[in-house]
Amino acid sequence: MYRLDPTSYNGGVLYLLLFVTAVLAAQEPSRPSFAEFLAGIKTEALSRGIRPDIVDQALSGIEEPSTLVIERDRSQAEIVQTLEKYLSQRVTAAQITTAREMLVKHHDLLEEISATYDVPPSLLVSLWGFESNFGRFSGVRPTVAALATLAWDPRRSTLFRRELLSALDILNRGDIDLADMKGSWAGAMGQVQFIPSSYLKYAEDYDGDGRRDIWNSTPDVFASMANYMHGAGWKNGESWGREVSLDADARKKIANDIPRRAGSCQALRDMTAMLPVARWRELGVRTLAGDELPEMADAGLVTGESRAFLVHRNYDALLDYNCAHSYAIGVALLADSMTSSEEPKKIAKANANAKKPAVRKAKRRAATSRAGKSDSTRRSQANPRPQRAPEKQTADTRKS
Ligand SMILES: [Ca+2]
Repeated sequence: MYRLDPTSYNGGVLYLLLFVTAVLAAQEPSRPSFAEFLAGIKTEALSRGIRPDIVDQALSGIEEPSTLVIERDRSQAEIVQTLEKYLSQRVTAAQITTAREMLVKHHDLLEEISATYDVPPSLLVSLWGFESNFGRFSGVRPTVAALATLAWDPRRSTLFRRELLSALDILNRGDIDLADMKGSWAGAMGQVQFIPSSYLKYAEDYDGDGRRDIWNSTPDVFASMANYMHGAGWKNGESWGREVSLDADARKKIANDIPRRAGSCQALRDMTAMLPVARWRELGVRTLAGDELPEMADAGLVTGESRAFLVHRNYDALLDYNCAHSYAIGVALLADSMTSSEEPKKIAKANANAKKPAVRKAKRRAATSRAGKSDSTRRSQANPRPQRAPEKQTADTRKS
């Protein structure tokens, strides 16, 4: 029989490994098996008044945590893409063209919902485009199984346990059948990609059939997004913000001197505090064309590698829908592009030219302006067209 010999090299290493393993085991809280975990969920769901047949049906088909869901969850944090790259891929001429077509196609419905919830049609179509490619893809992963996996996995178990129970609550209310409750690997559901708690809070039955159907009903989809944005504080008629220019010195000074915002959402900590426009002028921030900033509400500065944006309170509603600057800026720019008279190709080109330093771009644009050409991005942001009847915007989490 093999005996550990602490005096030998191999034995010492083995002892060390055993010691480390024992310490790690002592530090890791005891975790239930997946089956034990599901039994606990079942007990809690029943105690909340969810019907036994609903709970059994939803949980009985899940035997193992999904390896794919865990892999996706772990790798997501490593995906790093610059703001500029993201915008060049998401605010394209094709996307702008489709968004404009959707705005026309659903004109009457969008105007009606816009009047009801005080959120502009262009914003709803843009969110729809980013979340599900205008309803074409809203995810095929069964929501309950994905959430059960994420709630069992220790990384963010508290958050996802709450979402799993909310998903069971939705099934209990009869809004959607289990087989149709699908979405992303992270539990975001339907054409609006709400996580279940956001669904419970904001989903709407606008077509009046008794179900809040964010998977199949276009009226319910638009109204649910509008209700979310309104609830997140979007103020119709107010600007979300605008692209600006600043040189390297201004960029450095702002990074050193201006405090960041606080908040649970990482993107809030990745932007400056809200300051009066006079302060931004002093700091050297200018319009995209290189002119002095016009009067505007207090704003925070969001910077990518080369591009920069001054954003107002409405922008917080976009971050609320999905806490990521790339997403929020992308949705805002696509929405603006729908109410601009510029050709989609021309607007998209500004997003494709992402890598050029802002200061050089500003000079070039200033030169073009002097030559009598217009700056579509700037104009569309400064004068949003009144095509939003009653105007009135984003979140993560809906998402987490
Ligand atoms: Ca409905």
